[in-house]
Amino acid sequence: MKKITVLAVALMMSVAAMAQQALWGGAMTVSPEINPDNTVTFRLNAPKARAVQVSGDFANGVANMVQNERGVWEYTTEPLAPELYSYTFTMDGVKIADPSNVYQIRDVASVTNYFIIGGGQADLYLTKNVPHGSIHKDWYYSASEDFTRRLTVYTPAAYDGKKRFPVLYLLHGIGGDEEAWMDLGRASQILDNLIASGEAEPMIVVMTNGNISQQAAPGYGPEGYPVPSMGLPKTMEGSFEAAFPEVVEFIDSNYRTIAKKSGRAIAGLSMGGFHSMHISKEYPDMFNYVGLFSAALNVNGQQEGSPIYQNVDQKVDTQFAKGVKLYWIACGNTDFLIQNNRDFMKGLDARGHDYIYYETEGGHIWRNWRDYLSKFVPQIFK
Ligand code: FER
Repeated sequence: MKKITVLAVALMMSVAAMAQQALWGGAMTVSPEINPDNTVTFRLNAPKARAVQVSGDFANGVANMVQNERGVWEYTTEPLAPELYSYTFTMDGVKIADPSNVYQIRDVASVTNYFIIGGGQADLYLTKNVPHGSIHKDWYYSASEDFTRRLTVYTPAAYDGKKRFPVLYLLHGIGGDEEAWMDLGRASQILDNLIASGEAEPMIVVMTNGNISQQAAPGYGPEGYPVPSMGLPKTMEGSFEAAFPEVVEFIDSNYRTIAKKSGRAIAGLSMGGFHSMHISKEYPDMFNYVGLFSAALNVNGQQEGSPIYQNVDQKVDTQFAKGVKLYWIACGNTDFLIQNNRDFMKGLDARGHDYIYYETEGGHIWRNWRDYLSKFVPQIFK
């Protein structure tokens, strides 16, 4: 008996030692290394690999890495402008994460590594020594779907449960969920930094899950661990928009909000821009500020049958007649949705509605949406 105990303890200790070694042994190859001139060196220790590439939003998308005499594959970029960059490696035809870089983000069904080159606009994306807001993950009961649904709430540093704050409802795109604006959008960093510098008013930000058939982001719901999908049922078919007052009621009854139109904004990217347009016109007394970021307006995927998508022009006219303090539209000049946005603005022009248009370089990418959030937030609740 005693022998068995000693053996078992010895076995447990060696397993623990092995686990420790794996932890300690992992950090030998440095990648990515951000050099003083803002060039970036990627490394992959793979002596037996035959070909390794790095793919990312730099170096025209993909670059061949070169193997050094120690078997480590390397590539150094040109100096990079301040920005959050995503990348992956491809080793012998297989896409892999950089094993030396623990910083990863999921975007729909793929995972990429990331790093940030600070300075300029990208300083807004860094966690700095400023007062920080708090992040809450709440479940609200959706009467329309008869299940609970998860959402993310940012409360500003000044939130003390006594003072009331305005609320920005911030919606994601197709394939996203209540995590997207936090992870890829750097929403809490952007808000912390803009509030700390006095450029933005302290506000609550509510990041919903716009996939009404889904209770929570993949991995966080009772569905367990499904493969994340762009093709979820009941997106862009009106149910999420119709049920949006459920979210507003939940927030107004659980947070110290300014529970009226002057204290509410709604903005979203792509599908979330489409949702923001429809929700704000459907409930014209609810939001004083509207932000459409690369909005997926009048796209093929929208389900025409829903009453939400009927008489759109007339409802938008009513919304403007009732008053919108800011109607802000932003799009990249190579976004596949630019023409849809131009057509929508032509309609607003023809019917005499005031809005602000912000056009940038680039396409349907998070780099633009982080920028649009940073530009939109200082304009609301003033
Ligand atoms: C479509 C074009 C764009 C569509 C959806 C989108 C469902 C949304 C894209 C996004 O949210 O990123 O035809 O149909």
